[in-house]
Amino acid sequence: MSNVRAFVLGSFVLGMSLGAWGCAAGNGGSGGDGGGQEPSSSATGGGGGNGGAGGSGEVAGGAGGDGGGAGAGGGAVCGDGILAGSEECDDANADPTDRCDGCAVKCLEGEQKWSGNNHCYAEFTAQKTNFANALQACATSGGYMVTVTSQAEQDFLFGTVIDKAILLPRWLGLTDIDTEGTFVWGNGEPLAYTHWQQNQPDDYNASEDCVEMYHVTGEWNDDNCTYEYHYVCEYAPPGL
Ligand SMILES: [Ca+2]
Ligand SMILES: [Ca+2]
Ligand SMILES: [Ca+2]
Ligand SMILES: [Ca+2]
Repeated sequence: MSNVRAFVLGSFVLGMSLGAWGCAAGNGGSGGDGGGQEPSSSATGGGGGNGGAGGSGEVAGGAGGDGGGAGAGGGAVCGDGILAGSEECDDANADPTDRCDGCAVKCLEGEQKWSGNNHCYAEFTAQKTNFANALQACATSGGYMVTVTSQAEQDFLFGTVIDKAILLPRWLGLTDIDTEGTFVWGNGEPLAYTHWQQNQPDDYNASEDCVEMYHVTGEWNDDNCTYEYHYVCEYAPPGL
């Protein structure tokens, strides 16, 4: 009986925190259209459009750039808010510390960049925490609990980000707490890929709604949301 009560309480606490989930996933506005598409080798750029007044909730929205003036050849103007050419990101140079600086993605210290999407990943192992607290911590730091939507991202996360010497599972941003058996990523990405351990998810004792990655195999398991593990946050730099 006490287990059931603990589960209901855990669900309630988690439900409270899920409200913040939506905030974490909001991307800033996209950049405005360029006024003139430059010929690839032209020396005279078009009168560029205004940069997007973008920015996520955590980052001050960048005022739009004034648009490209006489652009150099090649078609890409760094700082115009338009992703082009070899730019990894272009956030109109709003803020050099927001992981996009000089049209290159620069992850913060302790984070790892994945070339598959130019996102930054950081795992937090200083202390153990339950799913709801991990969720909140990722949102507070301007990201979201890690989402794994391809084999390549799974391989990067398990192979590069996770310190396998730290013997504890890592929470993923995946839960079926709203509808039993229907797992959803916290930032709204479709469940395009899964990496379940054999015979998982099993909702053991009808008390498992939060998904972890095993530190040994990298496989996934649904587990009790109140258990305390480590976690990984994912950050999408502005201007991607
Ligand atoms: Ca640009
Ligand atoms: Ca992801
Ligand atoms: Ca479940
Ligand atoms: Ca399970």
